[in-house]
Amino acid sequence: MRVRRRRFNDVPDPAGNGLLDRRVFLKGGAGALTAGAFMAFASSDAKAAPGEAPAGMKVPGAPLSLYGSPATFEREVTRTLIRSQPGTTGAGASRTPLEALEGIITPSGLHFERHHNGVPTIDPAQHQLLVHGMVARPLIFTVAALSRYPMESRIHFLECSGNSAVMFGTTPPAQTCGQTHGLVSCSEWTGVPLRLLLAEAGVDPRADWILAEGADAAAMSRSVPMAKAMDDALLALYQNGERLRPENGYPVRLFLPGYEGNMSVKWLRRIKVTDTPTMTKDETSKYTDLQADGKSLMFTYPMEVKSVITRPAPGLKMTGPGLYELSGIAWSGRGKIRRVEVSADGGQTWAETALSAPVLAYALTRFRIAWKWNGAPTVLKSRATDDAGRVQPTRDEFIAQNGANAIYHYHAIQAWRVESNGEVKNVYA
Ligand SMILES: Nc1nc2c(c(=O)[nH]1)N[C@H]1C(S)=C(S)[C@@H](COP(=O)(O)O)O[C@H]1N2
Ligand SMILES: [Mo]
Repeated sequence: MRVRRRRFNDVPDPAGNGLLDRRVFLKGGAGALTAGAFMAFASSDAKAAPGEAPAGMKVPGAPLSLYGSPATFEREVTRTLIRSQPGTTGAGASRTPLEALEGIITPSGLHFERHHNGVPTIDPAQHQLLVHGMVARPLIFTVAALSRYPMESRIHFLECSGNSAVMFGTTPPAQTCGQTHGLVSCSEWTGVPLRLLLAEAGVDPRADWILAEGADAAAMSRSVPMAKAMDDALLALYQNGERLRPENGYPVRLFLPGYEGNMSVKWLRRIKVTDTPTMTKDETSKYTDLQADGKSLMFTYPMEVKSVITRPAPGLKMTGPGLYELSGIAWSGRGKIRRVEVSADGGQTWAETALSAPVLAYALTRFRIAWKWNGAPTVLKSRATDDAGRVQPTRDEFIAQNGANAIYHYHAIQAWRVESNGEVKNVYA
């Protein structure tokens, strides 16, 4: 069968802004592209025949292995912008290389890290979790005991409230997408609902809060409203099918879906049931949001609706004019993503993208749209709406409302400028 090679100019662009109908890649969908739209990117030879057998077909392959690793050709795909407080090696953060990844699950080895005083070494056979305070029966759980409780698995993002903080600055950062926005990752978390353990300990009806404390050298601790603890809080033991990685809280972490990452206390050793918030150092001196008027917001838990185009994005280069699939991630600490729109003309016109299944509450959602780039410099933007109806603000709107003193909860629309040579840059536009 002969497939007609579709030329770039034949690709319909009804809105005239380069963004094609979101159903364009769906078979039989309205405005679907017929075969051949991408053929310009494969070379064609009428006499094409299988070439000589590659070297790998002539000798037996590499042996079996105990624990797999990525292809050696992918060795550049690593966590990025690893920074620690002066004089320390573990009090800092590393970021997920968002522009190198697809889908919604972050490989565990690339999950961002944020430690306030390094990663403790914890033997699961020695570790204990104490539940005490305003309870009828204080209880101590070993990891083995926790493992006997019924578990749930849920796909959720985790975002540090300091993610994208560099965007508060007066000049746009000359960084990759992951360096700017990579304090967000998404995993399948499996563990025991916290409410089961609280029920066994017998919570005093006057108790409205819990305190969660980690077994690290920072003794990271946060107060959590009882309503959240009883709703969907998880004591996570597994991440993407295997036990938690040490850097993500091994052997057990608290996981609070949609809430700022700081509250998902790693290396969890203590839950104290209380009537008021404990006002720990981590929720008074930090993780408060200084406003323009000098007042600070406290206990700002849910992460706001947010999105970013990951392909193309800074850290990747466009390879000339033509048809592309633009791809990105959206998420909200208020629930599911309802819609993501994309602009390829700096925000003058917008087109609705296709959301790839599954679209889950408090999870990264992958969006995609076909884009016909004419090779001229332009600015790409994405704008997410969540199922609570919240829409990402522009950067100007966000700064006008929150001031530029804050360092947490930045979630404005991100603009990428595409240069005619294919370079992609972070811009304020
Ligand atoms: N015990 C403890 N828990 C902690 C932290 C910490 O330093 N110690 N960092 C917090 C912060 S600020 C964030 S954003 C998340 C990061 O989780 P991750 O390292 O698994 O990505 O863990 C939170 N839980
Ligand atoms: Mo964080």
